[in-house]
Amino acid sequence: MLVLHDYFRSGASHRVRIALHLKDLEFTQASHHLRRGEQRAQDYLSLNPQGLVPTLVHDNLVVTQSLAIMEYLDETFPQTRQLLPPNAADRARVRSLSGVIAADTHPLNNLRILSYLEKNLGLPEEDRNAWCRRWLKESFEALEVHLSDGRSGHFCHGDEPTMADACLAPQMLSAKRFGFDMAPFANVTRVANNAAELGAFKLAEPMRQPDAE
Ligand SMILES: N[C@@H](CCC(=O)N[C@@H](CS)C(=O)NCC(=O)O)C(=O)O
Repeated sequence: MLVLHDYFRSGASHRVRIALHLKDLEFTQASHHLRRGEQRAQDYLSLNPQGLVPTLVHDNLVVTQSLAIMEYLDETFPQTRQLLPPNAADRARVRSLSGVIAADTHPLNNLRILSYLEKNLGLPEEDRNAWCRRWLKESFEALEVHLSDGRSGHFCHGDEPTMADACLAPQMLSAKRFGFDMAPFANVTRVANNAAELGAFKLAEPMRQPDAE
């Protein structure tokens, strides 16, 4: 049995929901309301000591960190669609694209960073949004170069959706939320639009989740 601890607006959770749907795996969801601080409740911290979502519980096994969860799902359920390609060079590229987003972009605009900028450093909303756009720009510029190297197709890597597309979709929503102009990033926008057409991506959308409000 697979239980995903998540929150509808969480980008990192959104990635894992996409992965689960792409792999056509059945799962249940346990929501933790981030704005109410439920991710820091003691019983949740015993699953995820960082107090972050997502966390996957597979029977008695607890897996944290969205990239690790997606790779775990791929290795544990190899009979369904693979999120990582079969050869090492292709896998490296998918991990690299995923890392641009999950390691170097998303952490700079997640809730705890934005709360710190607001509450500890006193930055008004306009400046917080400018901060987010600043880091989005760097990442999307790099991604646009990556996606122009001839190895992308209908999706980030070739013509099958991978873990990189699962990372990109929530980042596109963040870009929208922070008023970031995607016009200069034609390749990023193209592959993200292609992914958004897939049923798995639609099912994983924040506003379609049971805890959406
Ligand atoms: N690197 C982690 C990031 C997890 C993360 O930042 N989760 C955010 C939501 S997208 C969170 O739980 N934030 C709660 C908080 O900031 O207090 C992963 O990929 O799973």
